[in-house]
Amino acid sequence: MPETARSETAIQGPLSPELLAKMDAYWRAANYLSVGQIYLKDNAMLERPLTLDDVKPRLLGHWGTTPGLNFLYVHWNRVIRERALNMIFVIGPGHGGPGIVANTYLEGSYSEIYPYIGQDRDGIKRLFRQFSWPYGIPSHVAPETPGSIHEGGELGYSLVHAYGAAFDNPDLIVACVVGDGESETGPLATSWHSNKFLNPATDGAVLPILHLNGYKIANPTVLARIPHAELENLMRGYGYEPFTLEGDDPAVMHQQAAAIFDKIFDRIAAIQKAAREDKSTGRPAWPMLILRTPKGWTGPKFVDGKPVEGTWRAHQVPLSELREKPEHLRQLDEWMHSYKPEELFDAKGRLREDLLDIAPKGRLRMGMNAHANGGLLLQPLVVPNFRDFAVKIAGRGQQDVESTRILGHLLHAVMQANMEQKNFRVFGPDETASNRLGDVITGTGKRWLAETLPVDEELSPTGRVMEVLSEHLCQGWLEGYLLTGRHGFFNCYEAFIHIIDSMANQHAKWLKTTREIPWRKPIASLNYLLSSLVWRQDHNGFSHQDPGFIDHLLNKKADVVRIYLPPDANTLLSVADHCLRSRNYINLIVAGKQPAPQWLPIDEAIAHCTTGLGVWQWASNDDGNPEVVVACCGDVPTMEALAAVTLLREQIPDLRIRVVNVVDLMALQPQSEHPHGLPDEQYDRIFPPGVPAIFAFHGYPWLIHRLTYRRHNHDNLHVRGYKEEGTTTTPFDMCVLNNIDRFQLTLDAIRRVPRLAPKIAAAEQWYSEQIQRHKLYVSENGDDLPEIKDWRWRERERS
Ligand SMILES: Cc1ncc(C[n+]2csc(CCOP(=O)(O)OP(=O)(O)O)c2C)c(N)n1
Ligand SMILES: [Mg+2]
Repeated sequence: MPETARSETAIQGPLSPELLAKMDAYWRAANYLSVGQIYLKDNAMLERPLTLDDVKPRLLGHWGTTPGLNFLYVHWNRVIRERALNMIFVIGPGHGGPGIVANTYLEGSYSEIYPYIGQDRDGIKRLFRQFSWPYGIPSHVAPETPGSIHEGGELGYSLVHAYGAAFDNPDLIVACVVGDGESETGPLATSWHSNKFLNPATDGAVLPILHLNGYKIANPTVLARIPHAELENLMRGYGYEPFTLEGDDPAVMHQQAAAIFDKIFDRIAAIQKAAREDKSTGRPAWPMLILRTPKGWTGPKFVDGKPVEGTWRAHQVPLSELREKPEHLRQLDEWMHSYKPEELFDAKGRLREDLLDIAPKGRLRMGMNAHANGGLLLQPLVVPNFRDFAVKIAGRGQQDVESTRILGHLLHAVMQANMEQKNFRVFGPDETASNRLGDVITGTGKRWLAETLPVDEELSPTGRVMEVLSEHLCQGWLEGYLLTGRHGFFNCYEAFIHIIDSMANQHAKWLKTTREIPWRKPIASLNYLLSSLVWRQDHNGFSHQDPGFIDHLLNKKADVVRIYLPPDANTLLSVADHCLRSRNYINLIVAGKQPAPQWLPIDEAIAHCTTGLGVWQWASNDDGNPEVVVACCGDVPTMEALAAVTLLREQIPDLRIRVVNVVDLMALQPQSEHPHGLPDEQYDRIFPPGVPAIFAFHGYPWLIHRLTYRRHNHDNLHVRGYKEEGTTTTPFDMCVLNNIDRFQLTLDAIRRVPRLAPKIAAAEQWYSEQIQRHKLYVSENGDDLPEIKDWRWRERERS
C-alpha cells in the first residue's frame, strides 16, 4: 500500500520542511480527489466505512497517469507563485482528467466557474459523482475543464498545441506533459522540431515534460526501454537540453523536483533575457524534463497477486470487480485512507487552511488563465477592403487569372494590417508559394530559426508565414494559436489535407462542445484553403488527386462546418473575407491555383456568395421557364458546365437552359439540416420540380445526392463528379476519365429533356466521336485539343 512522503531523514533541497510537508499534503489531496472521482458516488469524505453502495456502478477513468500529473501540478503551482509566472498547462495524456479536475478544484477555479461544485463536503460529493457520469463531465481533460486548451483523448497533439499557444505570447509559459506512449505517434514525433520555429525574443516558452511512466495501456513504451543515455541524446538531437528526474520516494522527489524546476525556469528566463535584452540571435537549447516515475504511483501495489503500481495494469481502474471481490473494496478503502483525508480537509470538507496558499491566486491559477479561454483575449482581425483586390472583368470568361494569387494579395494586406497586433499567421506545408499565395510572405518572411545559407530566400526569425513539411504541425500550431485567441489561415494541397482528418475531427468536437459552455468565449474560425486541386494535378497524377476532405468535414455538426467552392477570384475574395471575420467555425475553401476564366464582377460575386447559390442569368436563356438546369460547383466543373451550355446552344438553339452555380455547398441542404440551407420554396424556384438538372461537381458526386436527397426533384438530379479515375494526363482528359467533361454534360442534358428523346441516338454518336477525337489527339500530341485549350465563353451568346 502506498506511503507518501516516506523518507524519514531530512532531504536537502530548496523546500523548507514545512513547505515540503504542505506540498506533499496538497499532492495527496489531489490524489485523493482523483481516486474519489473514479470510484465514489457517495461517502466522499470516508466518514463511514466504505460500502458497495458508495461505489459507482460503472468504473470509468484512468488512474495510471494521474498521480504524475498531480505531482507536476503542485510543483508548477510553486514556481508560478514564487516567480509570478503566466503559465498554462497542456496535458498530452488527457485521460488523466481526474487529476486536472482535482487540481483546478483545489485552487478554487473549478468552484468559481461551476458554483454548484462548492468548496465543502457537498461540493466534493458532487465533484465525485459528476465524473464519467451520464450528463456529468467526461473522463478526459476536456473543453469543460478550466484552464485547458487541449482534450488529449486522441494522443499526439499536445506538444504542437503548446507551441501554437506560445507563438506571439512572449510572456506565456506553456508546460506540456507528453505521454511516453503518446511520444510514439507521428504528430508528436515531429512536434519536437517546433523549437526551430520559436523565437525566444517574440514568442513565449514551451516546457516539454516527457512523462516516462514506462507504460501505455498494455505494453511498455519505446522510450522507457532504450538506454537512458540514448533517450537524452535523442532529446539533445532534437535541440533540447534534457533534465531528468527519476524516483518513487515522494519526499526525495519533491525536493529534487523543486531543485530541477528552479534550474529549468532559471534557464528559460536566461534564454529569454539573452534574446530580448542582450539581443542574442542564436537558436537556444530550451530545457525539457524527463520525468521517470511509476505508472499509478501511490496506488495499489498488488491486486490479485499481480503487480499493479509501476506497470501497465495501473493504466485505467486498478481495482475493478468490487462487487465480485470484497477484498478489492477493502483495498480501495485502504488506498483512499492512505492519503489521510482527515488531515487534508476540515470537518466541513474544505481544504486545510494552511494548504490554500500552495496554489497561486486569481488569474495566475492555471485554471483561470485567460490564455486558455482564448475568446476572452480575441481582438478582431483587421481585414482591409477586399474589393480593392478585385479582378476587373472585361467580358465574362475572357481572361485567365490564377484565383489564389488574387487571394494572396488580400492575405498580404491582412498580414500587413495586423503586424502590430501580432495576431495573424499563415500556415502551410511548404506550399504557400506553390499555391500562389507567395505575396503574403513579402514584408514578413517565413519563420525560421535553424541555420540559414546565402541561397535561402525570405527566411526570417520573425516571419509570420509558417512553413514546415508537416500537415500535423501546421494544423496543430494553428489550433493552439486560435485556441489562445488569435487568427490564422492554413493552405494545403487538396489531396494531402487528409493527413490531418483526425485532428480536424477533434477540433470540430472541441468547437461543438464549447458552444454549449457559456464561459468559453468564441474563438476565430479555423480557415482552410485547399488548392492544387484534383482536376489540375495532371503533372502529379493519381497520388495527388482526392477531393474527399469535403465529405470528411460534412460529417461534422452543421453548427461548426462551412464549405465554399468559389468559381473564380472575385467570389474567392468575398468568401475569404467572410471566413476571416467569422467565429467558432471550420471554414473550408476549395479554389484552384491554375490560370482559369473569371466570371463575376465583384458586386455580383458578393451578391452570389451572400445567397450561396443562384441562377447565372447572363449564361441562361430560360426566360423563367427552363427545360433543363445545368448546375455547377467548383471552378473546373463551372467551366465544363458553361462549355456544355455553348455546345447545347450550337446543337439545339431553342433549348431553354438555366445555369446555376453553387458557391456555398451547405445552401443545398434543407434548412432543417443546416443554417445555410435554402428554404424549400427558394430551392424549388431555382431547381423547378419536374425540370431535369445536370450537376457538375468538384468532388465525389454522391455527396450532392446526400445533401439534396430530401429536396423536391431529387430523382431528376444527375450528378457528375470525381469518381476515382486519376492518372498523369491532360487537364481535360481528367474530366473525360471521370465523365464530367463538356461532351458528357451535353449528352446528359439531351438524354434528360423529354422533348429531345428523338435526338438521343445522334447525340450518343456525336459523343463517341468527340471522345475518340480527343483520345487520339491527346495520345499523339500529349496535350489537349486546341479547341479545348483555347475555349472561351462566347459573349454573343449572352441572353
Ligand atoms: C491516437 C490514439 N491512439 C490510441 C489511443 C488509445 N490510448 C489511450 S491511452 C493510451 C496509452 C497512452 O500511454 P501514455 O501516452 O504513455 O500515457 P500514460 O502512460 O501517461 O497513461 C492509448 C494507446 C488514443 N487515445 N489515441
Ligand atoms: Mg505512459
